[in-house]
Order: sequence, then C-alpha cells, then structure tokens
Amino acid sequence: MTNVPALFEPVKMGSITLKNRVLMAPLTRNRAHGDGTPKDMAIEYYQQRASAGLIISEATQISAMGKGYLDTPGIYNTDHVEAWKKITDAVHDADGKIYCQLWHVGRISHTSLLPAGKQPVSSSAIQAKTQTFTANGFEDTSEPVALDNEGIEETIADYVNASEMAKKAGFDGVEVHAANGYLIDQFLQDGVNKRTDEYGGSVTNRTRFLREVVDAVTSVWRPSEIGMRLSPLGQANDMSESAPIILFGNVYDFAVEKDLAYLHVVESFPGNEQSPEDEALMKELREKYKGFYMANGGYDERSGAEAIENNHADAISYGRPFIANPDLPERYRTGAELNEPDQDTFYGGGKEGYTDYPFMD
Ligand code: 8OZ
Repeated sequence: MTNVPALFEPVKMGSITLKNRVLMAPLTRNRAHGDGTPKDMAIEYYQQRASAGLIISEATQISAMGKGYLDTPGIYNTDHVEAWKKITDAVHDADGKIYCQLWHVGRISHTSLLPAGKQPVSSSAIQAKTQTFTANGFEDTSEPVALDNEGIEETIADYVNASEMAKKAGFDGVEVHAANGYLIDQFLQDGVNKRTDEYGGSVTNRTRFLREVVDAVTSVWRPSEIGMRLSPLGQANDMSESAPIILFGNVYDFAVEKDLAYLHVVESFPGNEQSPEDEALMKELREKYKGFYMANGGYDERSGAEAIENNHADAISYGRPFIANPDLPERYRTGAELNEPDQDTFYGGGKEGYTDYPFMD
C-alpha cells in the first residue's frame, strides 16, 4: 500500500534523476580514522542506505584545518580518495546516488584537532561559545584567528583540491556546507563577521567568501552538480544575524543566478521549535527561490509528502530516521513501523548503532 505517493515520484535534480524524494541528510558519525580516511565499515553503512533518492555524505573536511571534531572524514588526499571510491562504488552498485558534503568548520574546532596545535581560523577572532568533541570528550572551542587575504586564498584553493578529490572518488556531485555556523556561515552572519575589509560589512562583502568558494568549485564541477546547504534561522554554533531576510535573500538569489543543482535548507533543528517569526522568515525566503528546493528538519513521511504536494519542497532530506532505518524509503512507502534511533551511538564507536539497524523482514 502506498500512502505517501508524492515522496515516490522520480524527479530531475541538476544533472541527475532521483528515483524518489526521500533523501539521506548529511550525518556526522565520527567513525573515520584519525587521519580522515573513512573506515571500511562506512562502505556497508552507505550501501545499506542506497535506496535513498540521494545520499549526501556526512560533512567531510576539505583540509586538515577544516576539521573540528574527532574522527570526521576528509576529502583532500589520495588515501581519502581511495577509501571514498569504495563507498561511492558500493552505492552505485546498489543503484544509489551520492554527493560529497564539503566542509570547513572554521572556529568550531580545537587546537588538539589541528596540525601542529594551530589555532582554528574564522572570519574574525571571536571565540564561539560552544563546545566540540575531542579526544578528551566535550571541550570548549579554541580561540580562532581571523583569516587574512592569503589565508582566504589558500582556503579557496583547498576547496578546489577537495572538489577534484571528490570527483576522483566517484561522487555524483558536491554540496557546499554553508550552514550551521561553520566557516562559510561565519563569513555570512554579522554576529560573527566583524571584518572591515572587502569580506565584511555589507551583504555583498559578507557573501563574497561563499561566492568565491562556489565559483572555485565550479572550476571542477558543473553548477548542475553542486548543491548548497544553508541554515537561515542561524541557531547553531553561536551564530546570529541582524537582517536574515536581506542576507539570505541575497544568497538564495545567488543560487538561482548560478543555476545550482539545489538549495538544501535546514528549516529547524532537533529540539528547537520554529517560532512564528522563524516560520515567516523561512516562507518569505522560500517564495524567492525558483530552483530545486531540498527541505530538512523534523519531517516525517506525512509532512514530507505534504510539503511536496504543496510545492514547498522538491525533496526532503531525513537525518535521524535514516540512521535507524537503512530501508527508510520502503518503510515510508509501505507504512511500516520504524526502528528508533539510539542517540548514544550517533557519534563515534563501531558497527553498533551504525550498520546493525535491521531491515524490514
Ligand atoms: C552534529 C555534530 C557534529 C557536526 C552540522 C556537521 O551540524 C554538522 C555536525 C552535526 O552540520
């Protein structure tokens, strides 16, 4: 019995056709080797979830300086490429599609995670009032240094290198992670970006770094193979913005102008209810955007199907439900019961809570 047909209408997204609209959101799992090489158990994990219309990889650092948590994967050297290639092959063998999420954490990091104990980098030298996860458990993030022009250039070059590595690794495309208070968001939002040069101040200046990153990625990938993730509500990682409509309106316009494959919007965070103002903001921004819209945050199969039927979204990305249900699309299609995710095994560890959630009978 199909009770949520809208989720199962195939749809064109950029250069590819998605077999359904039940997409796997990027999910940090902290199970890579210390050098950022994915472990072999990730092959099975991703292949198990290949029935998703699209898998977006867990956030994957573009450089050693882009790392901010213990045991997250990277995509900047040949070891990373070899390991990811096994994963993308396994997903493709199972008739799936997979994008790589390109990530630089900026100030959401700790000196113990960075090369030679370096300080993290950001738009401005303002420490985030939040914690990250290191070898010693949860620790306050370290004080960052502001990137100078040379540092910005190097970081853009790191995005190009990571884009090339992602291509060699056989991904179907890349998603630029500009959400959740990481480096690009640290340039976008004026609660953090206090620069007085051409990367700070006006909206044009604060969006410059994002535009340069996307333009650099387009030297490797076609725009139709590039997505962008945003969180205009700006709740994560000590972010704030005084005029979100103007700022994010500008960024949505940029996505349209570049004709990117999709915009992936974090509409709400687990445990944070959307206020009426939040809802109005999301709606006003949404109305501006004419491209492929991927909605994320707290959807189930009913609200997801409704969002598609109401032309709010073209597809929905599911996070927690996909951790616990490798066959999530089939469960939604048939109205089957779901496995419950176990929060204790979200971050770090082995196969338990990773590849051992059962499929339906
Ligand atoms: C949870 C834990 C660590 C990182 C994000 C990459 O929020 C993350 C993340 C989520 O985008």
